[in-house]
Amino acid sequence: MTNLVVRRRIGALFLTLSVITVSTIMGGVAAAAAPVPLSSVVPIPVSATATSGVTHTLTAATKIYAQSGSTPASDIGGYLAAILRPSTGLPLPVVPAPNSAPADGIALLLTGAPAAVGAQGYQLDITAANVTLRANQPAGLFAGVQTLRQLLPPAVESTTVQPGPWEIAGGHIVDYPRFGYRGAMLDVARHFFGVAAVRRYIDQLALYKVNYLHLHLADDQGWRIAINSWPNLAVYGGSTAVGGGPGGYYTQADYSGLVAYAASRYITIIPEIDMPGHTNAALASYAQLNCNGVAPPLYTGTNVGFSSLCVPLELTYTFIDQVIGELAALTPGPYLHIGGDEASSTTPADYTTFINRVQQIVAAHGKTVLGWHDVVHATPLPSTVAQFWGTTTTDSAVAAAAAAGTKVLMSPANRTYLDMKYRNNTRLGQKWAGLIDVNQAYGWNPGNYLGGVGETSVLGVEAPLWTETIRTTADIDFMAFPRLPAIAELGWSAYATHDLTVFKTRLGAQGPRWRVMGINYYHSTQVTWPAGS
Ligand code: TNX
Repeated sequence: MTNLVVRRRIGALFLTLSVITVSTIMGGVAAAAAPVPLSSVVPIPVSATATSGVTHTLTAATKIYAQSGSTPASDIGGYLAAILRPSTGLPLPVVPAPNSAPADGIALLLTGAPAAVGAQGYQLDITAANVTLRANQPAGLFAGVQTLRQLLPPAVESTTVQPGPWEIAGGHIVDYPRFGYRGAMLDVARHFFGVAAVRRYIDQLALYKVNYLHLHLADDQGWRIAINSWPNLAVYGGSTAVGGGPGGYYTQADYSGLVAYAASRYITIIPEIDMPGHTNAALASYAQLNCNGVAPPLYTGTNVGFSSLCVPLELTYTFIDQVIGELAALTPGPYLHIGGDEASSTTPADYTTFINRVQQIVAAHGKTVLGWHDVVHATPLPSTVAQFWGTTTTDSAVAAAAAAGTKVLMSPANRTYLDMKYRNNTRLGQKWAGLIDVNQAYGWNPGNYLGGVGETSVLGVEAPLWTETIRTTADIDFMAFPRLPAIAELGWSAYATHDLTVFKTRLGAQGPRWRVMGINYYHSTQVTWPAGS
């Protein structure tokens, strides 16, 4: 019989509980499940070498040592402990690391990592005696913590005490990202998602080392962020949604809270105000923004391309300057997204005039422009990033921009759009860019996909989730899992590791973890799920 002694603090008392492992009860012989293999981490690390026969086991004595004097390191220690304590029932105190590497416990150190892992990578050593995570920057520690988390059994994600044992396979991992930008986009305009839903998504993104969350904050159907100088945008323009539901918006305090929450997960939020098209909610909120001075009604359908800000009107740029000014003040990150897609009610000449002027406004507020790739038809600033959302592998305008130095963020709609259906009969989603199951989401190379846009022109990869048909967190889960981790792996892992067959097994191994986390994932027939998941 295997007895695992778990010390739980209940009130002021420590109770000692004896927990008999499930495997003992069921098998009669103590045959605990083998630890999660190093090879099952998603995204797959640059290099992972198992030490056969060695495991590290968390116990009531395990401490989390955080780099002494580093608040970010101790915060990351606290984050790790907060994940591990509820399921393990272990105290896992977070304490400053001694000067020499600790001989026991889990150490989170900002010393001794190889230079090659850069600012976002890490080195992880797991021995019987201890676990040592080293990084050059806190972002690397945070990434390494996600790897460590995935190396613990799925039950570690539970919010209630589980039997354990809490074993981690021994080995050595050196890991760092292929691209500095690994993103997800959530459309909170077509349907509004409140702070709790966005936090939930942020936590899911963090597990797969996604480091940017692009929020599509305004579209024809809704304006979702309070702007103090134009209050009717949120109050009236945010009052409904696709299908005519109640809508909603973030106060600036809500939004700042999300920015801070994301930052605690090493995720940078990028706000998008889509313009000059996709602006009916703004035009409905302020009659004076319309060329004819008449406010259109609010819109709750799903057509695109019918609205445009009034390009010749000077007030348009006062409006944009004030909106961008308030957003820039709420945004510690470098990017502001100006949309620019599907402006089919704006003439090409007006489009160019408009985008060029808006780029100057963004720059004047100290931020870098991100725009849908349509912006290359204007005159991109050298720093402007074009987000490719096409469905083909050739786009001469994007290729020409890349040749002239424009960086491209890859979101090909037929690969990365999480709102596309998996199959014809998928209850949610759209089909205009095709059906996307795991083969399609994973089976491309972002650095060699779009003609004339080579690896050095690619800033990274982003998976957008448009929400015309998506209304609940369960819907978000269903469309994002398992495809989001596939896109995250394309952004993080070296292309030399790309292998669809092996990936389907690694991805499937995440299924039991998602089940424990309460993620409503799609049970794709293309994924090799473990028995019973
Ligand atoms: C196209 S992709 C759009 C969005 C829609 C989406 C639906 C892009 C830049 N614009 O307005 O929500 O398709 O899949």
